[in-house]
Amino acid sequence: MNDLFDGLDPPPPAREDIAPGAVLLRGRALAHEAALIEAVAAIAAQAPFRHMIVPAGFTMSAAMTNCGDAGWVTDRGGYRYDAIDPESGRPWPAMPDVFRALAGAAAAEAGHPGFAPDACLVNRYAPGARLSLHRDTNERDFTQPIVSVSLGLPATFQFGGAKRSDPTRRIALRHGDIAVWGGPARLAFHGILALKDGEHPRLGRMRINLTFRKAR
Ligand code: MD3
Ligand code: FE
Repeated sequence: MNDLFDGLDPPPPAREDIAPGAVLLRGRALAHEAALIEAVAAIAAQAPFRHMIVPAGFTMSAAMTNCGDAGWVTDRGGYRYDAIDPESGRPWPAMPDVFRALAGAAAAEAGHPGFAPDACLVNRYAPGARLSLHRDTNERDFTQPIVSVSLGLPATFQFGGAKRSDPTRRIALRHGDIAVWGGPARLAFHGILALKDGEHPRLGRMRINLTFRKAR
């Protein structure tokens, strides 16, 4: 039994179907962790993480930046995708090849061949930061999935239904996990509970989440 994989490729990462349209590829990003972390640092050097303000006037506890042809932004005026970083007046950093390739491969493995994201929202959580229950509705085509990559400290993800009042499940998202949200899961309510403190060997007291979108 120990020798089952001797001389062969390692087993594929575990696939969990967590709901119709929602596929969790545990550990799928682990082989790319160094390249992903370096790419996030390069993005943040050009477009620093910032705490955006939601239309109601509250400051988000997660810090955000973007890469790609479009970036998700919020301010007192509302939520939108914008080709320009409002903090710098310059375009968002280009999407790194490792991001596009990994998101496309994960989407294909989950049943969405040809996924070509034009936007990547990068969320950074410090201990205590959270993301309250919401839906992602600023994209043009809801037949396109969203692909998420979790790095650093683990988080408790809340996954609900089509209505805010629907019951939610709690799912642990850990370093290296990739999830693909398509079909009926695409418009489900979801959120992240307040991040528990801890120390991650690669990222310290931090969680980073990449969400790949086809915004336009
Ligand atoms: C289910 N991010 O950026 S990733 C977001 O961990 C966002 O930072 C969370 O929700 C994070 O909008 C959750 C998992 C995720 C992302 C997008 C989804 C789940 C989703 C879109 C539709 C349904
Ligand atoms: Fe979301």
